[in-house]
Amino acid sequence: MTRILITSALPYVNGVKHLGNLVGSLLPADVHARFRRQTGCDVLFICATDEHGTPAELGAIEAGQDVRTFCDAQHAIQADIYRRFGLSFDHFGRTSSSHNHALTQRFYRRLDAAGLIEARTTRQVFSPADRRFLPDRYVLGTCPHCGDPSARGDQCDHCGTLLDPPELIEPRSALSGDRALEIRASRHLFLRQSQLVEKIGAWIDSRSGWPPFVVSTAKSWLNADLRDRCITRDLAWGIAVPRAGFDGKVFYVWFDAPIGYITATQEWADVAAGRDWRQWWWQADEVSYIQFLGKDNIPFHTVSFPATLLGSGEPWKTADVIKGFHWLNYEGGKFSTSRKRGIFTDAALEELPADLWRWWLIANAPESADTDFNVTRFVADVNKDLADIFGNLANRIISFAHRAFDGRIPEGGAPGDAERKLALDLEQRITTLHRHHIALEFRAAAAATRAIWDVANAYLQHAAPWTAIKSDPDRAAVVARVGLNLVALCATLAWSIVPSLSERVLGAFGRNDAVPRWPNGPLLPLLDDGAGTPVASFGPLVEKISPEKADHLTRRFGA
Ligand code: B3M
Ligand code: ZN
Repeated sequence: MTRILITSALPYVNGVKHLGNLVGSLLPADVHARFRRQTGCDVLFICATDEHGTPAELGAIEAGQDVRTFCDAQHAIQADIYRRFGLSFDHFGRTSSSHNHALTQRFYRRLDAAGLIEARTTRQVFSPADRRFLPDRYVLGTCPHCGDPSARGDQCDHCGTLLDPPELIEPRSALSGDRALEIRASRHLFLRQSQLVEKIGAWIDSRSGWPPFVVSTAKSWLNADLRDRCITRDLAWGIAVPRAGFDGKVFYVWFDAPIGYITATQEWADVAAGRDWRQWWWQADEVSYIQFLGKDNIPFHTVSFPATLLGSGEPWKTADVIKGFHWLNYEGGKFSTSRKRGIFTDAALEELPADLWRWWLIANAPESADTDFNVTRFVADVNKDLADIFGNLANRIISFAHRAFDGRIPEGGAPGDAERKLALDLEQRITTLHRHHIALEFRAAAAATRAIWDVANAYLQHAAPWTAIKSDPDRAAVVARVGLNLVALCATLAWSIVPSLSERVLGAFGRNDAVPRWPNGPLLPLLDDGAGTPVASFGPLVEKISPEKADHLTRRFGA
């Protein structure tokens, strides 16, 4: 059995994520995990909250909680939202776990033993009033480039320039407002990535199937003189640095976060007997490992994390494919957590069922360029694809079966030319859909899924069992039988994208398998199957979004 390891970038613990975060890693990872399970692979789908670093510390300060309490609560909130979005993680862990502390320190020791760690004296901003060093993001001031008064020490959000805290004009502490900031010396550890350029370059070259922009981003980082990376911080919250003279310092969040992929797998293995995390991560050459992430995370996954893994000199599993995504923009501008601009995942679920969002986001995934979320388009697409095409298909034939055949898949008659043609056409289309899924082409997979729904609708429209029933009941029975099986097939093929809708359709046929199997082999027998099976009728599969609701969405989420 093919083993597929799938990870999604780990969402920062601080606060609920927006739809851009969802479509940039979590959702496509889920769709792929589901698809692979359908085709019989042994899948492990791992994610976690990323709980260290300034984002968590700042979030806790804002919430007036200690960091651990804050992380506990926020992890639970995010886990619940992802469950309601149908994200089928095998484990949703936490980078603050004891496993992650232990393994991060272990990696550090291995890298140190390999001569890849160097202590250096750096200059950091210190606040006497706060009695601590301030991380870059905790320093506020005026941007030297555009004059914006609320620039952060790492970056000016207004003009987008990356900054160093000493560049800010009139710097002050984000915590206390302290303006008497000093620059003080502080010892830090550097991972000597410069020693690993060749190794990482060869590793990237050994991989295939990455989107071209991921390869080019990786290479430009690698070739633009790969700088040694400071992997420690003057922070209290995080993983302690096990080295003399480094009391009170922790590892940089980007050093420990990707290690969280491994340690969340260790957490997964702790939950039940017979699970072995090593099968997935240690000398696991036969495992195929796919990472899903947004484009801002590419350097960390193509260069920094590989530096940790390869630098250890141990046989850790590294990514085979890195599937990066561009941004989903919101009505022409950026989604922004700090400015609360855009649609957040909790609000999205308050308004509409998860599958409507899932469908649109996958059908419009920002794979090769940024794409724009727009309420009007969203409503039109969802109404058409899910209500008019998929929903109507199911409702029409199932209600016909109730009118004409006692709510069962009818027997009688035999498939003819139209059915043979249909089966051949669908076999090819299913092969195409399969290929898109394997190639991680999400938009194309959604389009191919929809095209299959169209073919099913066209067949029924043309074969019109509701007319045939008057003159040729056997013919009507064949078409109804094929039509009903077709609906179940359409649901099966769409399950990875819209699992709840599919399960509702399949449930009507009494099929409640946790994972509906991908169709294999000749299709005609499958379409001619199941005579006598009762099919429950249900109301509209998808409620159309009304013009009033659309107005409400525009008002609530409008730009
Ligand atoms: N938490 C950044 C982000 O959500 C970061 C990803 C970590 S992946 C190891 O964009
Ligand atoms: Zn600026």
